[in-house]
Amino acid sequence: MEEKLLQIKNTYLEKVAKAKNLKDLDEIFLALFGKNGEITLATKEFPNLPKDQLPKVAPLLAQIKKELETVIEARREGIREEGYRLLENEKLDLEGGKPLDKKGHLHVFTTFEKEVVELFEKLGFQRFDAPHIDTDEFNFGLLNIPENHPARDLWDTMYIDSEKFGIQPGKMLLRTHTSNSQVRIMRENKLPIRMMNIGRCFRYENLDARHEHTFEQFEIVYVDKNLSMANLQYLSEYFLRTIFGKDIKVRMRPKYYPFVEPGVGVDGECIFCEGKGCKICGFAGWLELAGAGMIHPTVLRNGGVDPEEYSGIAWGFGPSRILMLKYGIDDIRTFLSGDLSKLLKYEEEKS
Ligand code: FA5
Repeated sequence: MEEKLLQIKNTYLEKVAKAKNLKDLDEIFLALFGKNGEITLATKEFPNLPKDQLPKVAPLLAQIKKELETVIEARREGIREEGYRLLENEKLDLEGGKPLDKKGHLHVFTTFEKEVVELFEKLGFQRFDAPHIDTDEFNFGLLNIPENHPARDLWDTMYIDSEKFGIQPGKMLLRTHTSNSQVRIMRENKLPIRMMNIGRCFRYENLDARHEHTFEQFEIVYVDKNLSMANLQYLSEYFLRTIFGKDIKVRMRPKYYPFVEPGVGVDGECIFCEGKGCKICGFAGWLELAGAGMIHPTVLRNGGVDPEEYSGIAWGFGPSRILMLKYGIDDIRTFLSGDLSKLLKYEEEKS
């Protein structure tokens, strides 16, 4: 037994000396004095020892136990002191580092928004804002998308736990599009109407190179007598030509939106594959830039406008998709990433 105790002592003295941190010491302590620790188990063997051994072994064990405890505590103190010393020597260099040779600048969304608003103000459009947190009535119902209509599935919607606020569940949401402004614009303004709404939208999206959960839309609502798809085509060509110059191929194709009739999708040719099809455009060769169309008679009526007398044009462009094509940004998630190496790059290309 004596020999065994001396062996435990020597093994653990060595381990303590090699311990690098407080965690190592805690483990050593447990291995010695824990429930199944070597010293604990050795103590439990005492009743089985021959009686003449006990007077020798018991004091030896007490002495070894004390010695090991003392050594562990001393090493603990040593490790703590080493830590303090390291901290003392570690200086926070508040003056060092190369000064940034770049000045801050507005985010490309903000610059784009300013340009677009100025462009459309010249055409007599005025700005209108609609809530980001809205009712399903303005986001869907009044846009000719009744409750339980499958068209609601076109928008992956983030609903708000409205019950908490005493509002029937499923009635409040984060707006999925700036079209939540359409009926408000018609109700709150005198005819004829030229209004625009640019701002954030939110969707429970499957994220990829061209889909974000939080993104901008630029909506116009133009209501007057005798408007037609020709006015829509002219306005969108004017808009895209001003933004891109002449070098962008654009196409319009039929697309279903319950709040317009007829409805179209406006696509820009994918500059990354030059129309051949790639991962960024979903192998379509085109990137969808907008949804648009003639405002549906039901929606005009919901806005208090007589569809027999007036017609309306509406569109919702996606600025981030436009900016992807304009500056060759191959992933929409770059815009809100805060990755300055990329954001500064396209800001430079822009200037
Ligand atoms: C709409 O949201 C309709 N409100 C557009 C509209 C307005 C149609 C007025 C008719 C009349 P859509 O879901 O297709 O449609 O989105 C319109 C545009 O927003 C897309 O073409 C795209 O440019 C942009 N967009 C849509 N979802 C995302 C997304 N997850 N990330 C980035 N941009 C998006």
